[in-house]
This record gives sequence, structure tokens and C-alpha cells, in this order.
Amino acid sequence: MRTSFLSDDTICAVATAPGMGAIAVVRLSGPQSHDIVCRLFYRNGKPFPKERIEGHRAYYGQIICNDDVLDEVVVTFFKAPHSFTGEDSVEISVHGSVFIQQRLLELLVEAGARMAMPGEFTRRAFVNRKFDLAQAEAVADIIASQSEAAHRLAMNQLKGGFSKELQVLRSKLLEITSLIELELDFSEEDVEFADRTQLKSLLGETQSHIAKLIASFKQGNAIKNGIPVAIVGETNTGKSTLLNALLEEDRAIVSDIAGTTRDTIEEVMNLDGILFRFIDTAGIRETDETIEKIGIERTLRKLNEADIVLGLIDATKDAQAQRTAAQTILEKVDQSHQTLLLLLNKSDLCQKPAHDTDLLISAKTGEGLDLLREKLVEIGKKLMGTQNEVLVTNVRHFEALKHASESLSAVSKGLDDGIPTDLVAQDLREALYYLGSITGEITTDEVLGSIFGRFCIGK
Ligand SMILES: Nc1nc2c(ncn2[C@@H]2O[C@H](COP(=O)(O)OP(=O)(O)OP(=O)(O)O)[C@@H](O)[C@H]2O)c(=O)[nH]1
Ligand SMILES: [Mg+2]
Repeated sequence: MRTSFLSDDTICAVATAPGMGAIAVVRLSGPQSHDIVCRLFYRNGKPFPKERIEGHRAYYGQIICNDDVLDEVVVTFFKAPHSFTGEDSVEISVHGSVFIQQRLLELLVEAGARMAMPGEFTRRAFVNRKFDLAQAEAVADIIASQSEAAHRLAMNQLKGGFSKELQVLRSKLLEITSLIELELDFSEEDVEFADRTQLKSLLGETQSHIAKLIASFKQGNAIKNGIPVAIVGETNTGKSTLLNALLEEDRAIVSDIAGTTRDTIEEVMNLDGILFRFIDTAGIRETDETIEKIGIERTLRKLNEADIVLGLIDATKDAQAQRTAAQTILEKVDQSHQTLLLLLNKSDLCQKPAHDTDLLISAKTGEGLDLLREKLVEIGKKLMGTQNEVLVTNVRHFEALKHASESLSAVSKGLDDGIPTDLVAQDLREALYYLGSITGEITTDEVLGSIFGRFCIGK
């Protein structure tokens, strides 16, 4: 059940990016929002009467305080429930001076509004059932989207594509529940009333549906946060130089001292519409140094999590050393779900490669990097696959689905082991609870606080 959050107060905030801009939009929402704005808003030198407000209409006029004109503005009024939040609300477009924005907020607060908390507009929209929680989170994803694919995914979630999928799952679970409850009702008569075959097949179907969604997280996460590309290799092979070259900026420290990079460094970059998350790592070598050891452990973790591994080999080393280095990397990559590109770096210092690699590059001069980018895009496109299905992109949803799946496994096992039906029903309720937590049918103030707290103010 959604916790009630009926607002009797009116909130205000700057909705546009902080700082100076051509224009800025100040937003209000709540029962007094029209009254408050009408106290400050003048047209043709006269206060604008609230009775004249038409919803969804923009009015040109002035914000006046103590006979001084603060700014010429365009005010758009929205009448409940036909607004983003579902409440009476107003958007005031002002000239984007920081002073005007601040002063207008002060005036609004003096007139009875309160500064909004992060995400409070969207939270109100959720509470007023403008959309469910997964859709509210999509609003944040749309704002954060950095590529066409991420944008499309967030849009689909906002339109309710993901929510619809969950509804299908939910109705399947409810069907299972009713089959089990039927059995519960007749338990005294000691009969297995429900059709177990039907129950089992429905359960299996639901489980594989959830498993499919869980599996989609890898792709969804790659689209949203970038395909993880780990740059690994021995120390001094030029990993940090390569990161800098790919990003076209001096992001990581480069030096000829082996063991320069200790911590992992991550940066996203859009190549041909696909988002990549490049991860520079600490060079792999035997060491007794505590901090470097921790760094190398991190390298191995990042290597495991990566979809693409760029294995760097120093072209100035002799053939045997190169082979050993390649072997070390090969052993650590799981090619069943990771793509490895072995790169022979420092081509500018060697005449010809000692053995076959995927690519000969020079991170320093840029030789071979165009080809590398092309290969990355090619692999990225394959990883992205077809994109019209519903994908899980949010860790919170991913976790909830995993919990739901565990609960369903317990239901399955319970049925197989002949556990009393009322206990099985308990696991089923748990699965329903986890699914409900995604769309927000079941939430707590704490959960809402943590979700909307991550939004920006004015959203
Ligand atoms: N000539 C030449 N030098 C390079 C190239 N790539 C890197 N270097 C040099 O190799 C040295 C090591 O480069 P880094 O990028 O710091 O190597 P790394 O793999 O990050 O090293 P660690 O962080 O210590 O593991 C530096 O002196 C770089 O300038 C290259 O393509 N050609
Ligand atoms: Mg480095």
C-alpha cells in the first residue's frame, strides 16, 4: 500500500540547471500555488486575478514586489489534476540571472511557499498516482541518459513498458496464489484440491519469465552505465596512456615507474552512439606492497565484471615475455561471456610484432586507435543486440527480482517436498511483495526517501 503523503503545503524550486542561463524556470506545486503567484504576478500594471486563470495557458507579465519590477516573465498555470504532480502548479519562466532566480524564490517563500526537497515534485506525482515508482525512476534515468539507447530504454520505462511486464508477472503469481488458497480452504478434508500440474507449469513459466528479466540486467546496465571495458596488463604496458588517449584527456597519471596506477579509474565515453565505461587498472605483477596488492585485487574484480577486456602487451619485450604476458591475461578472461582484445602496445618503438595479436597500437602516437574504436563499436553493437524488449536497468529492480525468484524457488521446493500449503503460501506472498516493491505498490517512507533523495532539487 502506498503511504499517504497528501500535501497541504506548496513547494517551490528552480527547475532548470543551477547557475546562469538564457532563461530559468521556477516551479511551484501545491494547493496555494496559484494564490501565491497571483500575489506577485501583474499584467498591464494590475495584479492578475486568480479567477481568470485558465489551465495550460501561458501568460506574459511582470513579477512585482514593493512597486519594483523584478523581471518580465511568462507564467504557465496548471490546474489539478492536469499537471505533472497532479496538484495545482505553476511554472514561471524568468531571465536566467542567478539573482532573479534567488530573489523570486525568496518572494515565493515569503508569500507562503516552501523550498522543495530533492525529487519532491516527482514524489508528489507518484503519490498522486500519476505514475508508479518504476516510472518515477525512469524520469531520473531520462535526465541522466547519455546515449540514444539509454534514452530509448528510459523512455520505454517511463511509458510503462516495464511496469506492464511486472503486471503480467503479478497476475500470474495471483493466479498461483488462488490455486494454492483453494487447497488451503479444503485442507481439513485432507485433499489435494488444486491441480498440481497446472500449478507447477504456471510456477515454472513465472520463474523463467523472472529469470529472463534478471538476465537482461547485464544488457540494461551496459546501456545505462556504459559497457564495462577493463584495460589490463602488466605494469608499464601503457594502460593509463591508452585510457587517456581514448578519452582524449589527461585523466590518469602516466609514468615510466612500474606500478603507477593503484586504484581503478573509470570514465564513460560515447562512441558512435554506444556508451562505454573504460576502466584503467593497476598493472598485474607479483608484489609484497600492501596497497599495490589491494589495487591488483581490484583489477581482478573489475576484469571479472567487464564485458570487454583490453589486454595490453608491451611490444618492446621479447617474444617469450610477450607470450607469457598474453597467457596470463588469457587465463583470467572467461571468453564464454567476455570479449578479449589483445593489444600489442608501443608500436612506435618496435619494427614488427613478435607474434599475432588482435591489434598493433601505439597509445602514445595514436596509431591503430581508430581501428580499436571501430572494433569496440562492432563488439558493442553485438552486445546491445535487439533492443525493443523490456530490459532491467535499475539495481533496485534487479535485487527485488532476484529476491522474488528466490521466494519462488522456495515455493517450488515446498510443493515438491510436500510442505504444508500455508507455508508455501507464505513464500508466495513474499514473491508478490518483492514484485510490488518495484512499482511501489508496497513501499515505506524510507524507500521513497532514498529513491527521491537522489533526484535533483526542482525535479
Ligand atoms: N613509446 C611509447 N611509450 C609508451 C606508449 N604507451 C605508454 N608508453 C610509456 O610507457 C610508460 C608507462 O605508461 P603508463 O600508461 O603509465 O603504463 P601503465 O600500464 O598504466 O602502468 P602502471 O600503471 O604502472 O601499471 C610511460 O612512460 C608511457 O609514456 C606507446 O605507445 N609508445
Ligand atoms: Mg597506469
